Amino acid sequence: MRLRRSSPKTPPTSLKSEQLETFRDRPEGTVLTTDQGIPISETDNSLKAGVRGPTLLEDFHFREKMMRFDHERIPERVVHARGAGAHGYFQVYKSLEKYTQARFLTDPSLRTPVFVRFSTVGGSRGSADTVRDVRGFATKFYTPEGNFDLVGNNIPVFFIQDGIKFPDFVHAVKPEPHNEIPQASSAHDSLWDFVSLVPETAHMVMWLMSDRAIPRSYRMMEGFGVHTFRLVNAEGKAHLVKFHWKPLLGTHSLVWDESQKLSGKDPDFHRRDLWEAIENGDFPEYELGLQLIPEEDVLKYGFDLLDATKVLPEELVPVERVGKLTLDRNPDNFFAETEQVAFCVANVVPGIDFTNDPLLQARLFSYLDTQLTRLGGPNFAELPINRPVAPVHNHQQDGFGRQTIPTSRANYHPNTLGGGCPFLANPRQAFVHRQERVEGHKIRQRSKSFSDHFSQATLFYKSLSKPEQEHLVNALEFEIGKVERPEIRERVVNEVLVNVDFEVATRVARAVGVAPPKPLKKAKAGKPAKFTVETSPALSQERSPRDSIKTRKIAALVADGFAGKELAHVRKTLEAMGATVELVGPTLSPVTSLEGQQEKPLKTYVTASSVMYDAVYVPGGEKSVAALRKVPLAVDFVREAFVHCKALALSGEAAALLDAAGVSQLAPPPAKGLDGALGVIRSAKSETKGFTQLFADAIAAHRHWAREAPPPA
Ligand code: HDE
Repeated sequence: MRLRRSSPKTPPTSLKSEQLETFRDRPEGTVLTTDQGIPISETDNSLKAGVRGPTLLEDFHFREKMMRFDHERIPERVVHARGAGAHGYFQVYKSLEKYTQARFLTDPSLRTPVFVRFSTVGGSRGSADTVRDVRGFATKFYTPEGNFDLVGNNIPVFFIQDGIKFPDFVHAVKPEPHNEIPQASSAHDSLWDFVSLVPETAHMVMWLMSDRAIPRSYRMMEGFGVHTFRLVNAEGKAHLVKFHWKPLLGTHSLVWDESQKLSGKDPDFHRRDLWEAIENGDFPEYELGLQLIPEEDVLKYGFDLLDATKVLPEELVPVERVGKLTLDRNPDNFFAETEQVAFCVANVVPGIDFTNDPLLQARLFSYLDTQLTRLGGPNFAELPINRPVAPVHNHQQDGFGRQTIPTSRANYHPNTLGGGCPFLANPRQAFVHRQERVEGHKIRQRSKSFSDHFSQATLFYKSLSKPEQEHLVNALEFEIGKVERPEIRERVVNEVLVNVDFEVATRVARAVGVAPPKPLKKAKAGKPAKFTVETSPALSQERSPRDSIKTRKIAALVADGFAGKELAHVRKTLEAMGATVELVGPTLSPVTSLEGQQEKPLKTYVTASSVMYDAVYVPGGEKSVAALRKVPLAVDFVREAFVHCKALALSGEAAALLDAAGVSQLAPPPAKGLDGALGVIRSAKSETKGFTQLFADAIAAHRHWAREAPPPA
């Protein structure tokens, strides 16, 4: 495997911001000291009164070491506790000055350093990566005008419309309070109870049940700002905007059975995938996309753009790709960077502003507030990972954990003692809240423009491909099937699903043992809006680019006697296309090829499993294949790759493994010498020309869902 610290040819371009540099410690060759800098020569024995006597209180080194250890943990994030981060940079393609004055969006020569943290939402810090959940996609841009945080998710809508319901929703989805079960799963009574009583959750629940909630990789998922924001140009002219991240590797998912197995076999699957890609120099890239909407069009599309449970279909307002984010450096220290980073939706720079979306408004408070407990006081912005690269001058004072040392006597404004410093900025360069006329009664009420909860849930379902729809229904059957109380299962079917799609509701009702729903007399949705779409193909992942095998991981299964020349050719060809081929053998000791060459496997059938790879290849070789047939774990490799619809290449004798795996009846023998039907590539003999290209095409296709269809009678 090509493991190296970020490629020496391409030095990381994310600025190691200077403030991080000054806080870095432990250069090579230094001696162990206490926190006070006192040198220590022994740290394996505490100071005792006699070699078999009690430990002495005087041992300040022991006491300090233990005190620091006892207090290592800080509270985990109340949501999004489990995450992985990376440094990188953002660069805009061309100036967007027509829309915004934000420097990082108007100066194409500027490389803005960023820190990104990906996360799951419901699980604890130690939970598995591949659970069914929303993924966080939070980006801190260290711009010359201060930090801008785009704190988004991989799903473009949210469960609720008003932030006051967030504590209720999070309580319902997290483990239940009496026994703290289940961990990192929405398949339990309290979540579905909430869903059945709060119809505004319907649209997001459909996304959560879709393949989007089990991404293949953080590198292969989209990101969304979710809310409608505003961009404001130097003349004060504003546009509404929806932010998107589009991964250059396309948007791809796992399958549910695979996700569950990975949760046990490699709970760090996504974290490891991100880490290794960056170490290998395969830097993840995402384009920033904008949907720009004139302010007066806020209600034009048949729903309210201030309602975070709605998407603005790309077919109505296309996504303009305006710049690129590249992640090119792993953090040096997980805690100091990934754990201590504090994102805040209220961190905006001149040229970007909020809207009155009631979910967004609540977030403006929550992110600042939550850090007080999590990071132990109000000085978290001074932690290295949170410090802006823009200079900071103000009169904030004291508090737990103050890092900087203000030197001025003047800690108030206005002042003469400090020469009037800091001066107020020129409003043209400062952040000035956009003036907006607001008038109304104080009122606790939802706007009527937020009242349609089902049309877009239906739109989402109808826009998916058949296999994606099937996966979604299976997910509903799994999740609601886990709900213990029948009345909740029934309410989900009759109050939610039936309003989304009658056939889905009927199928789920049968699967979860409740009475079939009655057809709705009249569709609940009111008059169809003028500017709307019947389906939105952009919502399906099937449209995502499928033309590259870059960064894909392929397992090559071998035992003594494998066709070595063939393996070398296939490996070289696939690696030239950007994939990685890992040899998996019976042990880590060398295996000998047909031609007498020795190769050392990187993994074994015990340490690796099919679910950790994108594709599986078995080279020919009678002896090798005969040996593999006798190893149940090796046969499982082939069976699982088949069942999970992955590209499978079986050369010469290796085709017999389909029999051993019990799936040959699902993939009838090829009619010709070389065949790639259903993404299973078989060749009558080793080294057939075109074999590797067919395999590469099948890997690029990601998955071969036709295998999920029932076999021909
Ligand atoms: Fe968050 N959210 N959220 N959220 N959220 C937090 O902030 C909150 C929402 C999102 O990697 C918390 O620092 C409220 C939408 C991400 O550090 C907390 C509401 C979206 C992250 C919080 C929402 C998000 C958080 C927990 C409804 C997508 C992880 C720790 C009004 C646009 C950031 C923290 C990271 C984290 C509150 C809804 C995304 C408690 C009150 C919608 C990616 O402040």
